[in-house]
Amino acid sequence: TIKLTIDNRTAEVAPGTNLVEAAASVGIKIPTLCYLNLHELGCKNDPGVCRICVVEVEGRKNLAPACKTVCTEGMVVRTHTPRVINARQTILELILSDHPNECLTCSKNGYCSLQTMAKDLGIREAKYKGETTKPMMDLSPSVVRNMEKCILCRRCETVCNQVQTVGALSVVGRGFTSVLCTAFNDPILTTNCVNCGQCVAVCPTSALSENSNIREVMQALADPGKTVVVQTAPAVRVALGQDFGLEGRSVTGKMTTALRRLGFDYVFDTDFAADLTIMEEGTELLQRLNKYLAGDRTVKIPLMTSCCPGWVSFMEKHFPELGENLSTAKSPQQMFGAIAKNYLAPKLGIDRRNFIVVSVMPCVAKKSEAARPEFGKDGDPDVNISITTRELAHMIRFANMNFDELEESDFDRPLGESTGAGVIFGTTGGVIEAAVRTAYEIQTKKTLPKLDFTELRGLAGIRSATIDFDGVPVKIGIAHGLGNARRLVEEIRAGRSPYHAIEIMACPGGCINGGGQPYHRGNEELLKRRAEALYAEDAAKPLRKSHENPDIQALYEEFLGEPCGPLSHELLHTRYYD
Ligand code: HC0
Ligand code: SF4
Repeated sequence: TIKLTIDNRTAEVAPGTNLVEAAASVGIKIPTLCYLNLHELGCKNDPGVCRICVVEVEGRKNLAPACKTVCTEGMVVRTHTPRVINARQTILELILSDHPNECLTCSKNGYCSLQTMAKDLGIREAKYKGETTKPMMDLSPSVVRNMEKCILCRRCETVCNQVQTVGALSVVGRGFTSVLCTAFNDPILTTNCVNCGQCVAVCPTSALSENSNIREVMQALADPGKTVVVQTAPAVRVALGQDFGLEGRSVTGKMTTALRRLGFDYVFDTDFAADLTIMEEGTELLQRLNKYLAGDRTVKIPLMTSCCPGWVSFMEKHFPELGENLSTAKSPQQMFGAIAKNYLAPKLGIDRRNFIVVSVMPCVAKKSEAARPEFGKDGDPDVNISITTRELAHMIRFANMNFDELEESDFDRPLGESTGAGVIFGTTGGVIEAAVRTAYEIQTKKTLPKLDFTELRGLAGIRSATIDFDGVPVKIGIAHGLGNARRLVEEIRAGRSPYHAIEIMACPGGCINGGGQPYHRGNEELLKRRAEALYAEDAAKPLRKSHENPDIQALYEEFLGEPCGPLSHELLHTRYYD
């Protein structure tokens, strides 16, 4: 190891470590705007462009950018001398010189890293007045680009190109004319962007944000002619509390109370639909697997999950020829919408057009998914409006609630009852673990000896496990982050995929790190705590296998018939290729 001194503290680090990381290891947080390093999730942006992280290194004349300075033995570093602070202030003043001065009305007000840094560095005047980039709004149903607010940190470029391997965004031009844009500056809607929202998740300012649908939700809630129901995705409950001092903890019971106070007529759970997805997708998996094991080589194996819309879009745009490997099961969001509009609304005697389904998702791609024309009937969408966790937090603020003091309440039934299997959907590996719990018991007709498949958990970008289905080894693959997913898909294309079933989530870490979640700001521990909170909620549930959900069983008895039966095919399945 290498020993050095930072602000009179001794750090011991591995060779090659930079000063930002070394300082962090002894509890010193050197400010950065461009640098971002999610170690375990494999996301690193270190172009060294913002220069905010400059420090003094003894024996060197010039200040050194901490992110680009590798530790050496005996180095003596100071991170907050007057010279350092002065330099940081000047650098920030220069960055602000071509940034619009409109924090009060900015969509990122209160959440912007540039704003926080100006506060922390005590910037009191806009010293230099440069020209701001022309306002340029470009939007899709999921993402809004406003390049006027871009500080050219390149985080979005790195995440889109290197992590997701999509390559929709890139900096073009030099010096003052540099701008972050799509190829030929085409509207983002017409590019190969898959709406994953990872660029939004890492943007330090509001150059990239979600396309907000708060207004539509408020209007629906205020309309006495509408019955408004809400479904909440698995990963929302472990992130929503962040805005209210309950970071990294599950706030399920407070969330349901808050939703009722906002005026939703029924508060339901996407986790219910996750259980339903497992019934359909698990059955589909067994049908394909049994044919395959019987020697049928026309059946498409591996079966790939299709519940993540960023991933589905990636397949459609980059690997359309492998579309048949995707499960035909709709995502839980859309299964929920289909059941709400086709089963619950008629049961309650309400016309589907007066029955508004709102979803709260950790995701911006879900907005685009909900808008797909095939997911509705006669122009009425199954899911009318999809908002993110961040948007829900805003609505809770509008409604003058002390969120942390709310009493806890349960979801409404019947579409609010879920098992632990539905809960873990929200983190990478959870969908396939849930599927294995059910598929194993249906296939072998035996009770699983142990429910926690720890071999499927964790944050490694690609994971695999072989599960013994009573003498039949079933090979499972998992990838999260589209760059990792690409590797598994390329194996399939080359005809050498060893797997029978693959789970893919577009966002590194899965939905806990979705593009619509409260910002992680580079805090990987926070993301891990969200995942742990989901596993803890699963472990505490009385029922932990989707097929044991009594309301799912009742739904099949009363309405659907059997999994993958004719009505299921009509309402709960689709095709993502043609
Ligand atoms: Fe997810 Fe989902 S688990 S994609 O990550 O499958 O967004 O949380 O809602 O639909 O359930 C997101 C999260 C969901 C869906 C579920 C799946
Ligand atoms: Fe790239 Fe995802 Fe952002 Fe689209 S939403 S530009 S695919 S990071």
